[in-house]
Amino acid sequence: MTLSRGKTTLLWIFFLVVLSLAVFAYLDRDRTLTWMYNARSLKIAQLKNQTYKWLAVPDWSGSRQKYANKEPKGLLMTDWFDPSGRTDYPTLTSWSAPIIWEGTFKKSVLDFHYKQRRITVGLTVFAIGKYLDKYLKNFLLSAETYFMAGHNVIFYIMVDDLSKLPQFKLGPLRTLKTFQVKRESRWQDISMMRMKVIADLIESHIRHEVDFLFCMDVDQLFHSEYGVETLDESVAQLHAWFYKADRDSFTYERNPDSAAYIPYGEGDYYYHGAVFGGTPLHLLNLTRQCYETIKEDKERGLEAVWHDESHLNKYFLLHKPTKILSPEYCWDYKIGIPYDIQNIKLSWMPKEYEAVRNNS
Ligand code: 5GW
Ligand code: MN
Repeated sequence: MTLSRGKTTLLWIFFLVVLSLAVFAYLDRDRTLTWMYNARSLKIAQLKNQTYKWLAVPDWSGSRQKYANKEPKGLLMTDWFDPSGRTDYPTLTSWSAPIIWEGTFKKSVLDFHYKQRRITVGLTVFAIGKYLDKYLKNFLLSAETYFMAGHNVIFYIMVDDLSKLPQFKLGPLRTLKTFQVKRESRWQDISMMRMKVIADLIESHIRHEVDFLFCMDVDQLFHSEYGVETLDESVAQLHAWFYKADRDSFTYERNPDSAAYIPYGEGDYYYHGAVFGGTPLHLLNLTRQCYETIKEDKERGLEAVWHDESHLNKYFLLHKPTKILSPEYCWDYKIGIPYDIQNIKLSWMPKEYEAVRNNS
């Protein structure tokens, strides 16, 4: 028996539908990730809208916006992020931001992507008083080798004495810009005034020059590649001493009168004040906000328990980071090297408090 032409066409359509379903199912075999990615994109889109609402930047149009403040175009989270690469510690937050551990990212995919876009990454660092003599040179030498190797970098160095700047040769992709800042007399103020100085510098220089920015303490050393896997809209660092701790043992500010107050039972992670990053626009918001809350406390005669770090933790509780870095990105060797710390990219330098804190 032969089929009529109509039935043959129907059979063909049926066959094509089944085939395309099979192809779709194959391509979407990683469906959980696709869902996570979609959820993340949505949330991050909301976060970005908020950013624009919070900020009253009169004119952002002169800024370097070609690339910044956008999801990497043409690159899905599933192309570079593999949360199953590590099973010993969570690799996604409850708001679907990735937590970057060694083994969870495809470096070559990311390097190729960002290289094609010729991004520039900024790094601010303060070296005031004895910190200038003791830490700046080694920090910069190690950053020169390991920080965003192969990509354009601008170091923004804030010092109180330009004549004491270390001399060394920079690689071809690196630029150094130095700024003189006033030396605060109290050490707590040196640490906290960084927020204001960074905010002003983002407005005057950084936003025109870089796509992404990191702000770091100077008393640290890079040990291996600290690469583009760390870049995102807003990036927070898990504190080495607290990444496994219970939230009620976090050293958040617990005084309800402080603007940095976080009650017991609340909080996501304890973030380290020594490293934070993001796009210039986001970091302008972050640094301004932290400076405002620090000032609010000062006006009431208060100072949060861990100074700027307490205010940063409050900020990230209210404005969730879009990417989190594992403690491999800021380790303290005093803890030892547990099995889950596989590749240390940056570490704290030992501190002789008497030697450096007496700034007089
Ligand atoms: C000095 C004494 C006590 C606290 C801070 C300072 C200090 C900090 C200083 O005299 N000069 C200086 O440049 N700083 C900057 O603030 C450095 O970039 C330093 O890394 C950052 C934070 O201060 P730290 O590293 O002493 O803070 P913790 O939380 O790492 O101990
Ligand atoms: Mn430090």
